[in-house]
Amino acid sequence: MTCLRVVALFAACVPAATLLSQAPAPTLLLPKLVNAPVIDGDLGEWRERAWHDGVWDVARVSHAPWYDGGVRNRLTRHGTEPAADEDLSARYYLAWDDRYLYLGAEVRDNVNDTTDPKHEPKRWYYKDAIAWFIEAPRDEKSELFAEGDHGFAFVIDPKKPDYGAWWRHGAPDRTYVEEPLPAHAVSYVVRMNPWGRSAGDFILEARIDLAATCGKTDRRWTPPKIGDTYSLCIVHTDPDGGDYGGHLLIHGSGDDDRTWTPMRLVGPQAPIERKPN
Ligand SMILES: [Ca+2]
Ligand SMILES: [Ca+2]
Ligand SMILES: [Ca+2]
Ligand SMILES: [Ca+2]
Repeated sequence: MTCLRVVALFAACVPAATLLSQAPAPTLLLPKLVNAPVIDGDLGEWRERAWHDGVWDVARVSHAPWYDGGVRNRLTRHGTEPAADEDLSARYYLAWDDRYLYLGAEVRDNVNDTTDPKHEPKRWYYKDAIAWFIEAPRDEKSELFAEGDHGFAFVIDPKKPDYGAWWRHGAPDRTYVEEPLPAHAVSYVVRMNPWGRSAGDFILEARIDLAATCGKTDRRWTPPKIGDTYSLCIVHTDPDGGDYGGHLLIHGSGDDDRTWTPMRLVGPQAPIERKPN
């Protein structure tokens, strides 16, 4: 059998989704900020200089290689839900400097829901929340919140309860350590209804001190520098009055860090130029 025929036979037997999921994910480029943002719930001073790849909603996620057919990566209906893009759509922003990782989100959500009948501090994923899963630095090993893996999760409650900024991480001898982000390691603001459109809309602006988090839990960690490779998965949870509820998984498919997308630290980025007429 010729090589060409073997390849054709193989392609015919393997579903397209499998081929897609095996394609290497393009590396995201994470820009460095020259001027440190003020953490005040307004992303204006850095949003055009951050990593940002447009609006995400369930329609866009359903075309991504990591989509699981709606098993966990999904939105949920509660009788009077609006169209899916009104249920949840968001832009996410990410950047770094010598000390901090900066995280931002601008979100359209129909209902703000931070109540959980079986509340435990670590159950951010039963509330409206955004978590950035980061491995820093990335390695080739498949790990589940082992040394070097971090989940920085923010419950969308402007009152900032003591579980509002959460840290799931690994350590040299443990996995899935669950604890609040130490107050000295995080600064964040949740601003509700920023556009006067829906009480569920919000802007989240946050910064994480890398030495106080990654530096305390990973023997391989070194201060961030241009050329380092991290990896990223964003988990946005949206129960809207339900129990486990909606989940958008973006740039990865869950806790296994091998599914997270590589992200290289690069120098400052100028805003996208808009041409004159
Ligand atoms: Ca700001
Ligand atoms: Ca929603
Ligand atoms: Ca790994
Ligand atoms: Ca919601």
